[in-house]
Formats: sequence, structure tokens, C-alpha cells
Amino acid sequence: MSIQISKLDSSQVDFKKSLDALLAFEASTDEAIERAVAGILADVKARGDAAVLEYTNRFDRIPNGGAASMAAFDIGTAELQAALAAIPAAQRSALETAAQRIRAFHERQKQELQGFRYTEADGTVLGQVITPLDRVGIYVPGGKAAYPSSVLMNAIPAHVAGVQEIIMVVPTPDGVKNQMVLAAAAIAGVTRVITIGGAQAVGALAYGTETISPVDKIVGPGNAYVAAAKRRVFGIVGIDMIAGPSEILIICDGTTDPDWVAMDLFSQAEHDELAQSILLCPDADYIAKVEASINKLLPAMPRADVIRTSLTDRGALIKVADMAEACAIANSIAAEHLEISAEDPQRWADQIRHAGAMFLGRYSSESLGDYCCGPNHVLPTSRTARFSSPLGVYDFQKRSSLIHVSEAGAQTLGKVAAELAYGEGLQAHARSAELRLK
Ligand code: HSO
Ligand code: ZN
Repeated sequence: MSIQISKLDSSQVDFKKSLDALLAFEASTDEAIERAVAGILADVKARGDAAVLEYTNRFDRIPNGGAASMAAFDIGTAELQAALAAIPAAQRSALETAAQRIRAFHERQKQELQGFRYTEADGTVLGQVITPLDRVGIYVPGGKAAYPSSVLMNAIPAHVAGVQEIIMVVPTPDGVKNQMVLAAAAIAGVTRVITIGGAQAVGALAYGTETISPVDKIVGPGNAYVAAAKRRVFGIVGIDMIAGPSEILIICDGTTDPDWVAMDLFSQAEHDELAQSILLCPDADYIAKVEASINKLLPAMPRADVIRTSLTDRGALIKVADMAEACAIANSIAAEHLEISAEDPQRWADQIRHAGAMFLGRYSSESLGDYCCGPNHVLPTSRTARFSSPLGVYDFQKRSSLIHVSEAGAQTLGKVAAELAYGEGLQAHARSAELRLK
């Protein structure tokens, strides 16, 4: 049965409406989930470890009647190292290569993020000081969506930023631990791994418990409960973002093997039924070839059902007038991942302003970026690339302003400040500035 993927043409009168309908995605806020999460968070805040232990035993179906204490969920360094030694050598080597490349990229990023200070003529010094966060929590989903690559992508930038304590939480449904996830934690410089998850883990990280010190920021993807919990604790701690389903947008000039393009579309579609894969191309014959490749390649994919649903519900093959129009449409979509599979990709990349990550040229498959190119795979989704950026070292740092006014500076600035303070009716401010005037 051939796949029913939407085919749009930018010359159609209702194209814009069709495109908007295709892109529309609202993270549903489910009232029942909101209520459940609010209850769990309040309970963890009030009862600490006892609550976390109960929820974990129940929700994760911890065997043998559940764990007796939180100590059972703490994975020591020895167990992390054992996981690293136990995974197949090829897997370990791939993780290490990926980690080394991710580290190298983020080290570069750190160099770009230096503070500054300068001295004015009267001796006043002004500046900006950059400091890492003290403690960070990394949420790693359990079960099928437990991605070792995401452990690397979240933990390495934190480590490079200089975060002293990186606490990873990962649920273990039925008590089963994912060895590759533990191995990745060992490689990435995670300080402590606790096998708890869900809203209770987010609560434990945010409020702290008897055995877990509160963190300053929580990063990492999770299910609807985790997302709701992160939203609720925001303000007490920082959070990274609320990630939506994966997206890939491919601009192709028709010169790439259509099988490659079809498989790249699958690569994001296989993440999730709600993932979005779109092709923009000026060549109608080529689009037909990609569609033929999709139908040819799909049946052999182990996750064919997920891919089919994703492509049918949210995918599209779009005929555009030319490459310049493709770029304009890509800017309005602001996709998480944008592949520019074309002869002269840089020419078109120069026209792109909104994309989480750009993959230039036919050899840059998005999957390489997901694992091992070096740049982060935690990227803004659902059009948020208009105003936000990939996860990076800067997410684990903060800035403080530095002000060292000289005696001479206090004379000139004091008059300005006092004038403004009187204007605002704030006497103490004005007097505080004036006391320093000679
Ligand atoms: N493409 C995902 C990241 C990932 N892919 C992890 C494979 N593993 C982010 O959109
Ligand atoms: Zn992926």
C-alpha cells in the first residue's frame, strides 16, 4: 500500500493556509496530567525521599516489592565503570569518539564565551563575569526513548562549562537499567546517577530531599509528565526548554540520490508519530522520485508503522518555484533541522536565518549530527528557532555584571543618578549617590 503523504505546491492559491495547517502543533496541556503532576510535586516537597521512593516503586514497577530506601537507586561510580566495561567494544569506541568530538566543539564554544572588562578615562572599571552553574540535573527518559547520545549532548556542555555537580536521573521501568546509557554517563563526566524518573525526579532535583541536594537547573527531554513538572518548577530552578517532536526540513535542488533524501525524511519520522519531515524542491519530477523511494524503502524499516503515521499525518513533499523561495519558506518554518542538499549549499545557507541546525551538502545527513559531528543535537523545535538556540555551554553558565566606580567616577555618575532618583521619588537612592560627592 503506497503512502498517503501530503503534496503541496507553492503556486496553489491556498498554499499558505495548507502550510499553516501542516505546521500547527500545540503541545496539549492535559488537565489530568497537570493535576497529577501538581500533586506529586507537592508531595515530594513535603515528604522528600519517602515520597520519591513510593512513586518510583509504584510507577516504575520496581521488582521484589520495590526498593526499601533511596540508596537502592543510587548508582555508584563502580557500577558506571562496570557498564562501560560491559558494553561491546565497538559501541564503547563509538561513544568515546562521539564524546570527544562533542567535547571539542563545545570547548570552542566556551572560548567564544569569555567575560570582558574595560576601564573608563576616570578609572571606573566595568565588566561582565561568567561563572558556571554549581549543580545541574539532567533528565534522561527511560524505556525506548533512552538515548545514550542525549546523555552525551546534555552532560558534556555542562562539564565543559565547569559545572561541579552533574546529577543524572533516569527511570528504570521494571528495574531494568540501560547499560549504554550508564556507559555514556561515565564517559560524559556525570557526577552521580540516580535511577528515578517522572515528575517525582523533577521535584526531587528542584526542591531537594534528604539524600539529593537541590540543583540550579534541570535539562533534558521527557514525557508529558516530565514536561509539565519542568514547567511548574521553573523559577525555583532554571530549565532548558520544553522540547516538541523532532523535525527535519530538507531543501533539495534535485541533484541528490532520492533514496538518500527519503531515508533522511525517515530518520526523524522514526522518532515519533508526531515528528515532522518535509521536503522542499523546485523539481516536480524529482519529488516523484523521492515519493517512489519512500514507498520502496518503507516496508523494510523496523519502525515502518511509526514512520508511516508520521509522514501521513505531518509530512509533506512541497514543490516550490525555485531555491530562493525554498529558503524563504524554510525561514517561516524555522525547523529544528534543515538539510540543504544542493550543489552550492553555502549560497542557500546564506539566505537562512531561522533553523536549529543547518546541514549543508548531500553528505551532511542529519543523523551524523544526531550522534557525532560535534554540535549539539538538543535543538529548538516547533518554530522556536526564531528566538532560541541549540543547547550549549552558555546554558550552563550565567553572567554577573562587575562595577568598580572610581572616586572621580562617583562625582559625575552621582549627579546623574541623583537627578534620576529624585525624578522617581526615591530619596534614599539620591542621597546614597550624593553622599559620595565631594
Ligand atoms: N534527532 C533527535 C536526537 C536523536 N536522534 C537522538 C537519535 N538519537 C533530536 O531531534
Ligand atoms: Zn534523531
